[in-house]
Amino acid sequence: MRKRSHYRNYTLVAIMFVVVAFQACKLPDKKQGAAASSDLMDKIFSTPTVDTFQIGDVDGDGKMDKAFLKRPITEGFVDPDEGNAECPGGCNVEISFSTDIPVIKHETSIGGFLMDAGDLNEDGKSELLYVPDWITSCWGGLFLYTYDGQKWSNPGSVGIYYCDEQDYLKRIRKIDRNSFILIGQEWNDDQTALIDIPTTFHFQKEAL
Ligand SMILES: [Ca+2]
Ligand SMILES: [Ca+2]
Repeated sequence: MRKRSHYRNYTLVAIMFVVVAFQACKLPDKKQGAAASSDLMDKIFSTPTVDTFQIGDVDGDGKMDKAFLKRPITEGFVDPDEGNAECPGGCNVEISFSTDIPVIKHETSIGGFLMDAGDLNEDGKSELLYVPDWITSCWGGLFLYTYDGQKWSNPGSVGIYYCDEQDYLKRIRKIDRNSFILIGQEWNDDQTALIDIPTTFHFQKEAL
């Protein structure tokens, strides 16, 4: 089921181990190492990057908006099998927008994907679907965010095995303007196959 090559992962881990061991011997002082512009550790492992996503009209002004997802700085390496990293400033992301609305701070995430979920509650503003990445494990989540004109809230989330998923949006089903389904995943009893687990959620009148 796993599409990634274990052989490739082990090779990568071996290379990373050699690099880390070399750097540890060469630069026992971690702060000294971080300050060196030629420090390979920094180039490989620190990624304070911002990813841009085209999303729907989240503020309801009739124009499509963009979201900017700021990843945390990580030290270590990220891999579904062998990931071992730390976030000096916290493993959280900040999602800001091309329009003047509040940011979303999503905890326990080092990056991910943002998608337009459509206007599920029919208030003229599109909802957002967020699929966060994590340091290790293919188990992640789907998080639906909605903006009421003043603040964001998260009326629903489920767990999924995100490494194998191709189309996250098919895991959202609108029931009516007040409720929707997110289709999560779990292993079957003998852990040989993933099964879909639909869960119904409701939009709240007041923000969470
Ligand atoms: Ca807009
Ligand atoms: Ca909406």
